[in-house]
Amino acid sequence: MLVGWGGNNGSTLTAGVIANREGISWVTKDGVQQANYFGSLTQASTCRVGSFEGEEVYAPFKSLLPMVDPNDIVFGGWDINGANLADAMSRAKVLDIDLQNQLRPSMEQMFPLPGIYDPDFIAANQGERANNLVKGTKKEQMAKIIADIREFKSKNKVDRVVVLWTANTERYSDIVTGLNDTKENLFKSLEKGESEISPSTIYALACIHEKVPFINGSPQNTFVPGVIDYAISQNSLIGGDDFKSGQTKMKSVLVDFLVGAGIKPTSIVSYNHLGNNDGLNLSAPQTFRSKEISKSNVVDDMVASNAILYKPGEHPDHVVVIKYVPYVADSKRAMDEYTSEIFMGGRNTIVMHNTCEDSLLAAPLILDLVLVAELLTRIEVKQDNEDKFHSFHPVASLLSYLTKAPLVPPGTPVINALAKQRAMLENIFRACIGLAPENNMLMEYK
Ligand code: NAI
Ligand code: DG6
Repeated sequence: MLVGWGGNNGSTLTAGVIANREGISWVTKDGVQQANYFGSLTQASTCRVGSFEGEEVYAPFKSLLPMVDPNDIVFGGWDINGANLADAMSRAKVLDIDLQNQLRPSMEQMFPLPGIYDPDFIAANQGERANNLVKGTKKEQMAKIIADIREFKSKNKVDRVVVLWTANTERYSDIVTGLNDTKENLFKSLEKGESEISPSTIYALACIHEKVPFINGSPQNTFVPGVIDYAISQNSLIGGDDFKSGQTKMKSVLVDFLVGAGIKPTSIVSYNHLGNNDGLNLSAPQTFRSKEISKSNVVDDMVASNAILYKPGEHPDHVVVIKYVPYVADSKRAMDEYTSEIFMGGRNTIVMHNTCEDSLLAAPLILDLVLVAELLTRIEVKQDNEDKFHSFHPVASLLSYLTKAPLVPPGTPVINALAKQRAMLENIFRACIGLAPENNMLMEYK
């Protein structure tokens, strides 16, 4: 169930999964295109499982462990705009028209449930979209989301529900002692209808109540301390924040490479312009600030890893700019300039320009987040000194590869470097089937 189902990401993912399931192909100016899952770690990448007679042997990532097949997913969700999913897909202007025409009959039967709208948390420019709303107090809104999840589950006869926020970026909530700092205080505040409880926090509380995994694909601090406290007490999986789809993914590769090569990045300037509804919402200062925070802290671990290059507290200049340009719609432009100090006082400047439909980057990540989160709820571990197996910590740091600002259990290091994040996930998958962690030593050839 997607919160923001009728948005660009929600409609693109729904269309993509149906197209793959039905084996749809469509005509483009370059020829016939088949549906695929390119960009999905679970569906389109492989892992080395060994070597044989001098050749490395790779297996599909999805084949390592029994994961849900995307064909078995039933989509549902909420949106503050009532458009059916076919109209939402057409509004998004992401997919080729021949594909849209083929998908329309199945998607026009799909309608989002009413969403929780609070104009204080998203940009004022979203007001026109808000025509499909949950009514009542904040406590009643939480009860309605719980009822929606239960009804969806029983009506569709699904084994599991996973909820993922791909709705508009909200502003940050203030963290206030007595208001949202503990589970008890958060529930007291809900009872009183405190204005500082955001819609995303209400969805998260409903999911935790139902022990349904909840993933936040946007940058805001949905997971205020009281929510984390509640998730831990219920042992209900939460993960986030903010999909790591393009510019940040490159950053978490490039800066890792530079710092790892003994080169010192001193200035990183990241500019974006886009013209979709996400860009419109981010044109307000408060929502932009949420995105600026999540895009800005992504090199901290790499910088901190090299005390030869950086003095304590030293950090590259890091600037993030986002501008709304309607004409380019979902085709986001990301331009990055990395300046580094090299050997003997030299300077090196790398410039990157990336053009790509943002939703085509995000949709496969949403699929991965949902599939991996569901799988994680079925893995149990124990140390030698423990009697019983137990689940992973409910704050799912294993989803880090897919998120810009990984949510981790209190006291856990935050890893942003992409290769380390992938290795963590891959090695845990390998451990589950008795394979040693991949160490790349290739000792068998030494
Ligand atoms: P969008 O604006 O097209 O879709 C968001 C949808 O959420 C809209 O249909 C809106 O009506 C709905 N909505 C807003 N508040 C809601 C609420 N409280 N309850 C239910 N529905 C609500 O945006 P898009 O492009 O789909 O992006 C979604 C989110 O994903 C944004 O926050 C964006 O920042 C984030 N994101 C997107 C990435 C990408 O590559 N596309 C990458 C990283 C994050
Ligand atoms: C402005 O950059 C729009 C944002 O929603 C981004 O497209 C999104 O956060 C993706 O960011 P990144 O850095 O992973 O490409």
